[in-house]
Amino acid sequence: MKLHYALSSPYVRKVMLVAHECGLSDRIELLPTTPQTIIDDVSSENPLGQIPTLITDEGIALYDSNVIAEYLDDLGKGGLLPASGPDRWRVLKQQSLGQGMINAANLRYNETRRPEGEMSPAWIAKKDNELHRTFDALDAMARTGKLSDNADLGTLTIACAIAYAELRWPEGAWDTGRSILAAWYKKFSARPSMLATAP
Ligand SMILES: N[C@@H](CCC(=O)N[C@@H](CS)C(=O)NCC(=O)O)C(=O)O
Repeated sequence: MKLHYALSSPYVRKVMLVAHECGLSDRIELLPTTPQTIIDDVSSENPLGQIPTLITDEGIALYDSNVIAEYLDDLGKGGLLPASGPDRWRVLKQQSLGQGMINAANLRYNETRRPEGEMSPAWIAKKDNELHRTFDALDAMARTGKLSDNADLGTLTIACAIAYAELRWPEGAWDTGRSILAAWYKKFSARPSMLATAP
């Protein structure tokens, strides 16, 4: 398999976390790309011109990170997504929450890098609120035992999102007043997959 990737992408990290958890990371050949070359490198296989884009051993291009994560889990029989029942919907819902956090932190960061005058402080504040609300919801989940210590597509995405928010949104000070969530994240971050993929 081949993966179009860049180390800075949180979506790529999520896919690599799943690959490590499924024992598949050694089977992935990494094809580096950059913002300057991404269209030339990727768009013939992914018209969205985005990473991660995975090329399977059969030559099929897969995107986005959620689809690639499910593919790797299926291939590696990682057991990261329950087949049916309430647990499946809990994991998928938590994956959506983590994915939404990554989107918010990523869009916010990109906005802050726009030239003065093109940047919208109101829009940045909206993303700040989104992130704070989500962190509060995660803290409540951690307090009520709804955030598992086990790796699944939900918890891996959430851990990836927290790491990315910590990196790109330090002014958010997400762990202030959220000690139970901070303890959950500290423990989860010690997983070999988290250590192996740290940016
Ligand atoms: N929904 C996609 C988002 C992927 C995405 O936005 N990737 C960024 C890198 S962090 C990208 O490729 N940006 C280039 C662009 O959109 O032009 C996923 O989950 O994979």
